Amino acid sequence: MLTRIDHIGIACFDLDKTVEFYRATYGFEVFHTEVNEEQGVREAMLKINETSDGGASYLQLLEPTREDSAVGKWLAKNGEGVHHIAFGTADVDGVAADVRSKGVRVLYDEPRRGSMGSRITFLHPKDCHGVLTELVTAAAPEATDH
Ligand code: MC0
Repeated sequence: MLTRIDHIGIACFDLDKTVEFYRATYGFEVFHTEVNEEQGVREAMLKINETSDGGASYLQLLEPTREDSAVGKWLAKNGEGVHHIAFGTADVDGVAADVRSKGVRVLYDEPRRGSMGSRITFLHPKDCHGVLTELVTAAAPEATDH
């Protein structure tokens, strides 16, 4: 079961400038930053609100660390903007298996490491009406070191 919007991923050329835009314009502060070398991104998570399932919803600002990464390729083609949406679930393995059984391409055989120790997988945008869609199970609170 999907229980929240976990985050909206926004691709940008300059993470620090984009963080400053969201701070100066809306007052959103950075909750967490990290580099995910596997995904080829430097990211900042801005917490928008807590959610009723004990999780939270974030904006995720993404700057590529290399041109041949997913975000680097997407930016070169499209420029800055919304790159993906992510739904939160307590059971990323179960939801991924269910979605796969419905004919949607799940990009990873096993979930991989996402922001703040989460477990993530992606659904192909061409099977989701043009939206790159991520499934996220957040790390247990005591395991989160932001
Ligand atoms: C590509 N396409 C997209 C898209 N990326 N459509 C909507 N939204 C996107 N973000 C479309 C292209 O326009 C193209 O359509 C077709 O998909 C194939 O794209 P491509 O440019 O040839 O690129 P591929 O096929 O090499 O890769 C696309 C694919 C890749 C979605 C498989 O980007 C991928 O594996 N993404 C998942 C990983 C990811 O995005 N990581 C970064 C965030 P046309 O019509 O031109 O053929 S990491 C993250 O978010 C983590 C850290 C976290 O949340 O914790």
